[in-house]
Amino acid sequence: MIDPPLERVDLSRLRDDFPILQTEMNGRPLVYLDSAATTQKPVQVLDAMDAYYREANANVHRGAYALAQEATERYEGARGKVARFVNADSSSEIVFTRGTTSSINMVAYGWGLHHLGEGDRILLTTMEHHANVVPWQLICRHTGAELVYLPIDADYMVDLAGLDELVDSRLKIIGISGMSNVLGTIGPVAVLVEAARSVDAIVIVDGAQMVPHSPVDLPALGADFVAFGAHKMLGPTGVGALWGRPERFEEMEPAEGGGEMIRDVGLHESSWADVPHKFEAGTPPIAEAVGFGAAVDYLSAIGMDEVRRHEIDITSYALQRLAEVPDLKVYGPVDPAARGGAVSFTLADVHPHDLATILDQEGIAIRAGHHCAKPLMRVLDVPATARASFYVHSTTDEVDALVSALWEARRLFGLA
Ligand code: 7TS
Repeated sequence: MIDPPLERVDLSRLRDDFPILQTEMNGRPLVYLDSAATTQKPVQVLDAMDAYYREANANVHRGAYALAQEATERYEGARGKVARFVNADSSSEIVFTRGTTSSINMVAYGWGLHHLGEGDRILLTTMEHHANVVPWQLICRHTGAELVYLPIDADYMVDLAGLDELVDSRLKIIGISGMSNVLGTIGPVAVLVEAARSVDAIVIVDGAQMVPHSPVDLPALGADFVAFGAHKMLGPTGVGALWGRPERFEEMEPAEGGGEMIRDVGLHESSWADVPHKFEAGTPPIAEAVGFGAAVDYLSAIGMDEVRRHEIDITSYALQRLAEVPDLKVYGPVDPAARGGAVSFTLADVHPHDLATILDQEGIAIRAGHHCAKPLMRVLDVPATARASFYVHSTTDEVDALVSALWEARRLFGLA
């Protein structure tokens, strides 16, 4: 066992900010190890949303009265915070969406549908979340385009050996996860951006796990679009963002029409508001956007370098402690610097759902299942995995609790 290496993040103070982490589950302190599914929320986020409803609730972008202006300022202020957090050049590079899934669908239906035709290709990897697979399958049905995939190698990294063969004039879109929610693998975004440039294809990064877990400078990444959501980065559910290059947004049609997104509407034709409003039809998730702004403020106060350092520390600690458990197989890169804090594993032939149920009785919340990555489960040749995943509020004590519970599970399943 190694010493817990976590002094750099003041966890004793930080955990006090999370009301749910003070609660019990099944009569034991909650050990929440499912941050890849959704993170817990600090009181600063809850308070910002509560204050919005108590002090400033009105619809945005329409009222002439002071309250509506206050609501609009808080909503647009949140956009500014998210834009600064990802180092966007302007707030108009951030479109608020319902989350990562709706951001990717917005690009699929707003860009893909109008720029793809018969025989064109979309390149993905076999580690993608369904959110970065299914929208493209739907677009292929509409356009006659086809999907091609880069595989995963024996070290659980994206295998780039066949890339050159797939990069030709048929290639129009590359979709890549910035960080896998199953393997933790960091996607080879820079290599794929370079490949795309050589044939004028666009790159969309699924940033659902990448943006929350590492310092990001989205314009410098070189991609055309990056999708991410608030709820995996301490913010509320129901809101996310699509970052995009201004010229790509200009090429994109609105996938949804309605109020808020128009300049003028006639009986048969309409014209669009400027980006980002062109892509925000209807009343947006206002309180949620305000909470998103508070979440990125909180992360900035920790410092994203610290967030990443903590993630590397706790992931390396977890990988070492899990290696002590016999019959336990981890699926993912062994180098903590090449990965994030989602750690998938199986224990002998115990079904991951049974394992998660046993751990739940100890107050330990992990996810078991296919993690919305069924193609990857087939590659790994498993029906499901168990997954522990970490964030800023995760501690080595929680890893220790997981490992003890896994030993107990071994005993219960007759492995010891
Ligand atoms: N992409 C990745 C890499 C994800 O991890 C997720 C959610 C999504 C897209 C979709 O995000 P949503 O907020 O729009 O649903 N991942 C998980 C998970 O691993 N367990 O629950 C949700």
